[in-house]
Amino acid sequence: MQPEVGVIMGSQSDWPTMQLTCDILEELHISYEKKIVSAHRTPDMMFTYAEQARDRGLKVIVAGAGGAAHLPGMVAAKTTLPVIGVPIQSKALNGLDSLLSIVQMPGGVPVATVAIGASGAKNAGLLAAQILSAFSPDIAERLIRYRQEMESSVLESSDQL
Ligand code: RP5
Repeated sequence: MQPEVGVIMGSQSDWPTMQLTCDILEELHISYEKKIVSAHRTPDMMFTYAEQARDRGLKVIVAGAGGAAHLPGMVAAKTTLPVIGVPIQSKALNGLDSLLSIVQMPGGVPVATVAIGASGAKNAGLLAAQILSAFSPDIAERLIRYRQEMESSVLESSDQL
């Protein structure tokens, strides 16, 4: 199936976090691809990936990076597809470095930045799905069901207190 979402990350070490994005996309039956693309270690591949993304049929890119996290911003600079940036929880500064590197884009080149770490990665998958849902009643329906299940599980755990 032609992937609709591109999930990229700066390093293999980002995978445990970015896997949470992929888990949500799988749960919602959204086709995606995953790839390590580094702004610093494979800059040429990063530009090629971003330049070709729309023509390859991708509709949203989720980019996770940590530390001096240039990947989401540089990808956003080379495509007009929506880019969601996931700040990885770095060891040295706990992800604050990643967050500030990703969120503080200059006006003109947006990156939709989510929370640091696991919550952000999960929400990136959901946000990608919500963007696609504007054009897909099926995905919209699955998102409604996801919310309903979340609500039920909170009500259930409250009953068990
Ligand atoms: C970034 O540098 C990656 O996104 C990763 O979060 C961070 C550290 O990478 P490794 O040294 O673990 O490969 O490019």
